[in-house]
Amino acid sequence: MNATGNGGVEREYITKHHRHETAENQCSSFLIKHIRAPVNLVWSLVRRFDQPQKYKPFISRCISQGSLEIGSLREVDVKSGLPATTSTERLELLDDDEHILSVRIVGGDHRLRNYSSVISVHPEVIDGRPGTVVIESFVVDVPEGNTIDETCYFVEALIKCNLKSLADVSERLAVQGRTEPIDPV
Ligand code: A8S
Repeated sequence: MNATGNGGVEREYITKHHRHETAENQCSSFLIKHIRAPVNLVWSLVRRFDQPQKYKPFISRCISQGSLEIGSLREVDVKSGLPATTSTERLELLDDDEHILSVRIVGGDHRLRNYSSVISVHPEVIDGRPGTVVIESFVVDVPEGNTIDETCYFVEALIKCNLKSLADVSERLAVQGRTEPIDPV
């Protein structure tokens, strides 16, 4: 199933944290990313609902109300070249024990209606060093004029970029941390 042969463990995480109720006009999927950095470092980036631009490559700016409480809203500006300019997003769940963040998109000038996502991060060992497996899942309405496959492909492509960037940022910090102290915030 993957390079580390941990398919069974991941299936358990997905069953436990990534169940989405999906209506007929919706699509849902998940992505998995292995990162060569400790779980606490990866989580310190993921948990910052108020600072998604720290790793998400398409976000140019984020303004948030409140801090990291459930129900907090953030307004993100998206870089040019995408079929959107802004998105309004609500914090649904932030679990620092289980390392789970859930966000729902509640507005904005884009085509993702009723988008809801869950991202969870879990420790694993990669080549004898502390590593992290990240799982991100979503559910969203299929826009009129699009197919389920097109919608899934579009969202998966964006999430793939986000997770690749999360890995790059985390791995850079992890390497620095081996010689100098890390400031995770
Ligand atoms: C996330 C996930 C997604 C963000 C999408 C899918 C988005 O920010 C971008 C383009 C769009 O068309 C929709 O976790 C929207 O950020 C990059 C503006 C919501």
